[in-house]
Amino acid sequence: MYGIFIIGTAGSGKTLMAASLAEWLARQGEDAVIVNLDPGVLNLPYKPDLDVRDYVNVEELMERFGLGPNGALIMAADLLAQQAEKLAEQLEEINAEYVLFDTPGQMELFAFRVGGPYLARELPLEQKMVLYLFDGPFCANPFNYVSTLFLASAVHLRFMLPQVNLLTKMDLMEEKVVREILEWSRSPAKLREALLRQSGGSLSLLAGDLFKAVGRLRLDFSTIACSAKYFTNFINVQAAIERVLTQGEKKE
Ligand SMILES: Nc1nc2c(ncn2[C@@H]2O[C@H](COP(=O)(O)OP(=O)(O)O)[C@@H](O)[C@H]2O)c(=O)[nH]1
Ligand SMILES: [Mg+2]
Repeated sequence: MYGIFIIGTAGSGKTLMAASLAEWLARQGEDAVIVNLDPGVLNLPYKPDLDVRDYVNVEELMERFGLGPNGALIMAADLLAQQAEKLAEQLEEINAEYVLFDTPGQMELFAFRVGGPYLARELPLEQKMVLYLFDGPFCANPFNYVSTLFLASAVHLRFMLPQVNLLTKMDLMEEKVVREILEWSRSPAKLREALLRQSGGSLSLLAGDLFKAVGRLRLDFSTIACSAKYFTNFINVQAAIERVLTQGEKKE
C-alpha cells in the first residue's frame, strides 16, 4: 500500500484533489481508495472508503466538553492519534494499492499537532509521501507564494517524507501567471525580482533574510501546475507521484 497525504491550507483544494486523483487513478486501472481524515467536514464530493467521522464526532465533543468549534476540532485532531490502531486494521482489510488521505481543512490541525505525523508514521504503508497543494490564485502574489513555500517546507520538516508540490486551480489562472509562478519555483533570482517589483524596489531587511533562507531551504521538490476540476496535467502529477513512491527512501 502506498500512502499519499494531501496537505495544504484551507481551501487549497485537498478534498477535490483527493476525489479527482482517485477517479483518475481508477481510470488508469489502479486500485485507489480515499480516507477522510477531516472530522469537521460536512459534505464530501466523494464517498470515503474510511472516514474519521465514524470515530470522532465534533458536535458531540462541543456538547460534552463545552467547547467551541475550533476547540472541538483541535480535540478531534488530537484524538485521531488514538484511532491509529483501528485505522491500521481497517486499512489492512482494504489493502489497496494507493491510499489517498484527505486531511483536515485547517492544515495546522493535521500537520503541526502530534496526530498527523504520528498517523503517518504508524499506519501500515510501504511507502508514503506528501502531496502539498499551493493554492494557485493565492500564489499569484509573490509574497503569498513565499509564505506558502515556507509552509510547504515546515510540512516537510514535520513529516520528513518525499514531497511533490502542486500548484492547484490552474483553470482559474491566466497561463502567463502560471508560467511565472513555476519560474519562481525553479529560479530564486526570478522570485527575488518579482518580490522586488511587488514591494516597489526595495525588500525590507526581514524579507531579504527570509528570501535567503528560502534559497538555502531549496528543497528539491518539483512543482506541477494542475487543475483538479478538469484533470489538467494529471498525467504529470501521476508520473511525479510514481517516481517519488518508487524511489522511496532514497529521496531525502
Ligand atoms: N476551479 C477550480 N476549483 C477548485 C479546484 N480545486 C478545488 N477547487 C474548489 O475550491 C474550493 C475548495 O476546495 P476543497 O477541495 O474543499 O479545499 P480543501 O479545504 O483544501 O479541502 C471548492 O469550492 C473546490 O471546488 C480546481 O482545480 N479548479
Ligand atoms: Mg477539505
